[in-house]
Amino acid sequence: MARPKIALIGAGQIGGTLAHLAAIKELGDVVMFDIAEEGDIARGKALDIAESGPVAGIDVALKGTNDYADIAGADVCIVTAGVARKPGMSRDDLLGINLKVMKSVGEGIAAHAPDSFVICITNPLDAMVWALREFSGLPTEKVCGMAGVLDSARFRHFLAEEFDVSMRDVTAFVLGGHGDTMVPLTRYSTVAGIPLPDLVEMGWTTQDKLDAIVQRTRDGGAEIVGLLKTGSAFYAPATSAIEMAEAYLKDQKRLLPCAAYVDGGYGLNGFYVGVPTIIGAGGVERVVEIKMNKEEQAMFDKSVDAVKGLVEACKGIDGSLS
Ligand code: A3D
Repeated sequence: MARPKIALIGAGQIGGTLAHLAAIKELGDVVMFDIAEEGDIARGKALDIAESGPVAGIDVALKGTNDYADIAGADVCIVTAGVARKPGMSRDDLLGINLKVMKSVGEGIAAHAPDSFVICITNPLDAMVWALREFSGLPTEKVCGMAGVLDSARFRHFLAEEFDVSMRDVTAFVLGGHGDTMVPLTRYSTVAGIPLPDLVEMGWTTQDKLDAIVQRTRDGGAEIVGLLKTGSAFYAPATSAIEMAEAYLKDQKRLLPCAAYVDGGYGLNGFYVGVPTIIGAGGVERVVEIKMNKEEQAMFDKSVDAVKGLVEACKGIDGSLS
């Protein structure tokens, strides 16, 4: 059986890390696409990783390209094309530039890999995944965005540090839009099944410390941008998207939070936002609707409103988007 084919649209910081991870995990052959003018980074990175193959013991092919025809027949496309944040920029500042990029990427995928499972990472995430779906015309269950896995991973990391337990035993839920209004759900976050509010009662932490961790999670992207100064996070975002790609390629039926098309649940009709989903061979096979209390619902609604504002802004910029 032929190896799966993974197309990476954008070969920058995240794209390069995605290629390395996909190769090391032998998820499939990798094609890196980029239009960078200052250097042939797609070919350069693909060759560099391929040359690590004999030492790493990996049998996958890597190719760099600036021709969409090379992504033909891809099983998965992971989109990072666009620009990333610099200090002082919000994710929303990227809207106008990255919307144009989504148009060319959406058309490229529609023409050459219309049967692929598409994972968008480009910011502002929720609006860009919506636009990418519109421009590509692919089925909604085959186009989703990576944000929840990353935001939840950050939350899990901070919680594991606070409790001095293995990160593997910490599960966490972060829903809503990928932005300052994201909704870390403490009631649904646990250490091996023990919910965070119970851990506060048990004296493992205080409510104040937990509130600070929630805020640090919301600011997680900005914290990295502030440290790097020249770009935004890439190791954890790439690792998170690879988890989603693997769930699809291996039909794992993982329950992962991602920016998915919600039509009916959560009081939404045809809208992309971060929700728990089941990812398997069918793409986003199911949106899982969880019960929220009043406070959580209010946070979620606020987050949805923020995403709605960005989608409306996209429509204002590109008249072809309805
Ligand atoms: P960067 O290293 O700048 O890579 C982006 C690449 O896209 C560059 O190599 C560009 O040449 C390329 N590119 C630009 N336009 C096109 C085009 N039309 N077609 C093909 N390639 C193009 O950025 P990065 O890898 O650090 O980040 C990529 C995106 O991910 C940015 O928009 C970030 O804001 C976003 N991001 C999202 C998250 C989420 O959790 C959702 C986290 C971190 C970064």
